[in-house]
Amino acid sequence: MPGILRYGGIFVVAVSMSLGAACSGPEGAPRPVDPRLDAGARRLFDDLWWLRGRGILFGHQDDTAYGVEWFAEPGRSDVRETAGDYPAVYGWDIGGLERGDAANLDGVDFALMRVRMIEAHRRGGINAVSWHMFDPISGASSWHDQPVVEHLLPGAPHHAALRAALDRFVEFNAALQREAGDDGPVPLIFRPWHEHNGDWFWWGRRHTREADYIALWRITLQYLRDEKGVHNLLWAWSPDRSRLDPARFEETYFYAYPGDDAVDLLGLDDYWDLGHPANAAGPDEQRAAFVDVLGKLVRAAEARGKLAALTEGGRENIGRDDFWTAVLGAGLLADGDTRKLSYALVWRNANRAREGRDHYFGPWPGHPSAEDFRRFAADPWILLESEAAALLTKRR
Ligand code: BMA
Repeated sequence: MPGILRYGGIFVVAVSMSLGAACSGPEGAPRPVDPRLDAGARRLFDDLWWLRGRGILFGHQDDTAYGVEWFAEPGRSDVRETAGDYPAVYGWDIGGLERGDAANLDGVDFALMRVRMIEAHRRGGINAVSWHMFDPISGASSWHDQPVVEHLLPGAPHHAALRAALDRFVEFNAALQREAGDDGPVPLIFRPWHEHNGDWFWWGRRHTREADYIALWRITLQYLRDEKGVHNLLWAWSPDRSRLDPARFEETYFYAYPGDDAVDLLGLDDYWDLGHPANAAGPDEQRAAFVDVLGKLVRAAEARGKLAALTEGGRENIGRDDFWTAVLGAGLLADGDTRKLSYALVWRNANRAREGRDHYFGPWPGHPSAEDFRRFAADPWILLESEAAALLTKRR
């Protein structure tokens, strides 16, 4: 699609197909946060811009690490076993890396995570990384409400602890790049400091001043990109839906926004509109709110030349057998705006035996919604891994 692209009200004529949407000229075309992105990440950036408005990538957290009924078995994936294809986006969480742990907070071995990331990349999948970082000062988990951020910023007494935590990522990432070998560097969608408008994480609202959160984001970016030379990251920012007011979207969504020069993708973590047990609204009202907020997200992103995605979401234990088409799909596919989301990622399928509970958000063959997931995935707009890879092959 050469031709006319619309960014923030400005029409830009793309120079040629091979340059792609993201390089269409100086008139306001989207630019990555990192002007020195390496080739693999630049290609991911351009691919996502090209795919925008052509389909929504389906993603799943920890998809190839474990499922409801299996753990760390090569080749397995609840999504693939349900619908015949891997998800197009793989979410991973590196919480625990900063402590030097061998496995993340949910028991995913970091060496294995790297292997799964590389395999996904080779198949044409996309890896997205979040970070439930333990408090670098006290060692407590992400979920606590003491003021921490102000003590981690440059000039504060514990700034070195933040740098040390980030250094662990630099090390992990460097090994990922080395191990990827001939396939080139593995690009990542990097989504640190998520759901900061909630009050459940130590970097969250109430125990963190707005300016301090912004400073935390920006120092993270500057440290990794400028000091450590990490150039394989697209930067994704993701407030939580339950703590924003769609009627005052601009004001509430952009609370503590780090800036257009520090964010590539505007995300939203939305469990709230998908049947969250604390949401008293009925299903129709929730569906309408979901469509409304996704549309606002996409339009806000468009106005800033940013990508948009449902960076996390789902309903714990799925809840209804037609969840995929009647709830998630009904929102994602509602109209021309919602359809411009780059991806929608559902949270993890906790392993029942290891965790001793049901805590799943993705499909799996034993669940009564499996048939409905196949219908959802069969929609041409919903892209699993091989469909996305095939589309992108056509682009090249
Ligand atoms: C939460 C839950 C937790 C998990 C955390 C990080 O939403 O799934 O069980 O430890 O995400 O993955």
